[in-house]
Amino acid sequence: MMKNRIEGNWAFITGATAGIGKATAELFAEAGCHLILNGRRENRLKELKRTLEADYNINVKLAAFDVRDRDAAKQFLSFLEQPIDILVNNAGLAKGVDAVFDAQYDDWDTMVDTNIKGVLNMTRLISPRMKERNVGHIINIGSIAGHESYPGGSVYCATKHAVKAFTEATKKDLHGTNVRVSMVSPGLVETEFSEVRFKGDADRADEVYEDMEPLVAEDIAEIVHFIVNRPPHVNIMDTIVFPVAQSSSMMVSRDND
Ligand code: NDP
Ligand code: 8X3
Repeated sequence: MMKNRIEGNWAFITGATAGIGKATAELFAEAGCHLILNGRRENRLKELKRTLEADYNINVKLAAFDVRDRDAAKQFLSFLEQPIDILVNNAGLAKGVDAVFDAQYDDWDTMVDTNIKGVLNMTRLISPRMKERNVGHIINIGSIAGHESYPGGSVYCATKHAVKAFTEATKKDLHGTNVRVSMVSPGLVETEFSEVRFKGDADRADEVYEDMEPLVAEDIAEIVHFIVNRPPHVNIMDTIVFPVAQSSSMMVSRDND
């Protein structure tokens, strides 16, 4: 029976309005962990707070801001009094599958600013508090795209390679403290990710998961929960997680193959 080590902790989860972030919030709530939930869609955050506080004996605070907006993040944290035990840097997205020679500049800016600078902003603002208390855990959601690169994924892959480098360097900067730093690197997870990547084209998004069984958000949430729930001396650095039907970014076995 796994010991519950996060009951009564406070976790800050970015991108909690959907997918992996939302599933992680639900699992943490079930474990009795208080939550600070971030995302831009405030109505979804309010609804999540309502259901989680009704279902579990926890407190939920809302942090409805864009992780790209450093001033908004700074302002929110300046008013936040309770310590943060766990930071899950999950907010992120892909935009488009265009080759480098005809990709949209706006798509690149959105990915770089969210996937890299969002993680930088939140880590820069929250890690000093963890270092000062000499306790805490930062978990970054990377991707298989941070370990390999595929055509049409140039900038998305570059941002996730950056998350990998940043995670490793953050661990080294915090060397000698009890603050833990980890990363989870999933392959195909069926969330709103592909709908966002294909800018609302649901048919193209569905094709990504057609005739194969992808991971679901709960699969990744369980891994995040496992990582944070290790004894305090255990620091898992990274976990690469594929659905069984996937063996690399480009190798996906379909039922009709
Ligand atoms: P979803 O699209 O389902 O969820 C993304 C979340 O990020 C939403 O809650 C969204 O909230 C939030 N978000 C996006 N931009 C911002 C922003 N600027 N500020 C604050 N929140 C933001 O996708 P996933 O759950 O799949 O993605 C979560 C993470 O997992 C991402 O980092 C992604 O790169 C990574 N990942 C996903 C994989 C997949 O196959 N699905 C595989 C590997 C990694 P809102 O729009 O309300 O702001
Ligand atoms: C999302 C998974 O394969 O589209 O990070 O890069 S993939």
